[in-house]
Amino acid sequence: MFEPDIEMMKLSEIRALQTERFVKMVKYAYDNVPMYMEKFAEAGITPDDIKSLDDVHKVPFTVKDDLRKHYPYGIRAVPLDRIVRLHASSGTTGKPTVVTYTEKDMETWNNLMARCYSSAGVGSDDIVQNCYGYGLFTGGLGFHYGAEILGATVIPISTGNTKKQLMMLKDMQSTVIACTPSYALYLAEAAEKEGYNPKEDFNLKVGMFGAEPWSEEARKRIEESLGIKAYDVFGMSELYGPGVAVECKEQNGLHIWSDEFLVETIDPDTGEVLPEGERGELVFTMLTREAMPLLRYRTKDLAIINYEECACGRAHPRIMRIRGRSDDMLIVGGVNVFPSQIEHVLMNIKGVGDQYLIIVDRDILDSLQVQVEVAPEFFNSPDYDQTGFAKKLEMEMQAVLTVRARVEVLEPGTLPRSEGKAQRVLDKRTI
Ligand code: DLL
Repeated sequence: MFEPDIEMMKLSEIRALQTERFVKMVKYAYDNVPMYMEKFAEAGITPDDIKSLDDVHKVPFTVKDDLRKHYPYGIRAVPLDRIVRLHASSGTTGKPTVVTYTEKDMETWNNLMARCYSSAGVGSDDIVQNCYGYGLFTGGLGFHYGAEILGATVIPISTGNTKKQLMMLKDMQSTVIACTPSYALYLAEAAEKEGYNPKEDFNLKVGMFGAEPWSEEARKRIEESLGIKAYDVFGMSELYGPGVAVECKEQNGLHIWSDEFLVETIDPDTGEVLPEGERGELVFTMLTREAMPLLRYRTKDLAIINYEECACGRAHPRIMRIRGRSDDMLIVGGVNVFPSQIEHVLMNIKGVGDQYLIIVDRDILDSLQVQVEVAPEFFNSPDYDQTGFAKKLEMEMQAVLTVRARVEVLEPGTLPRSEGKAQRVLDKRTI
């Protein structure tokens, strides 16, 4: 463990620390960020009304739009000369949202990342091939400095150039790969095409995957094809970046580093706090952030939080796999469909490849279309029958989704591959 004293805290100790930090943070945000002073005035409260975690529901939410409104320098509690770094997330429309860090914020973030690595068993003797994008995206530098703090060797190769990635995996004998899970699937596929045998030619042991939702089935495929243990890492730029939560050796939920983050689950429609164990939108309060404090930040990510102590000994609550975001839920003929449900069904069927694309098209009365690649071995086998396979997939999907999806089965290698976050949905209604 990187910080055993913190990582092994009992839930009661975590709660006590959270209470102390939360009360302090509310006052800090109110005193230093004009937006919070306004929000509190609107809600008719002052920091004096917030005495314990039980008062959390009195604090107004913060949403992504609040950050956009405060473009370019965001919600800032310190003068610019104390900002040592900024990152930005590319908005799909308009200006990006900018996030800022003080020196102490950087130290906190780097330590959180080092904890994540060590939770997956990565240590100073490891060689980390970091294929997350370096730049405004938090993935590259987040995974970079976390590994350095740990004393590991970092290969800052960034995204893309798949042939070079494969060459480095072999020549440098990298033991850890950090990238999006969709890129890991692509790398495994490309390795085979380029004549590598990942289990023999590479020396990989661990993968640190995140930045997009992925299924348990995708994990199995990645672990089998690369011969590694695949760990899930969660984060978002507004909350430093990657490193908010990570799986431990149990691979049964992602521990939220709760000395730094207070999490709640709310009903995304009403904003009501949900009882423990119910699936809802994750809401985070950062407990020590200096440059850009965020109180009750609505993430739109949907998940269940598990408060039971884990077999690894850590009591930091766990996010059970993120199901997707409230804003990528598709409503098809009045039925809610999560792309992750489709992935779950597809990846469980033998013969289905790693790539798929969900298309919603207004011209066909909002019906759903799914393009799926066939796995190369199956495609080349005498049992493969394109029409029959498409019918089979349609039936399996209808049983789970309760809406009909037209399935188009494609040859291996047809759909575009991604080097970063995969685009799995094409909603033509919004174009
Ligand atoms: O994706 C930070 C990150 C980089 C996390 C590398 C992990 C690894 P953003 O670009 O701001 O930040 O996107 C944040 O990505 O709200 C989730 O919807 C999604 N996301 C991130 N990690 C996971 C994960 C980075 N492990 C948004 N599982 C979040 C599911 C994830 N979704």
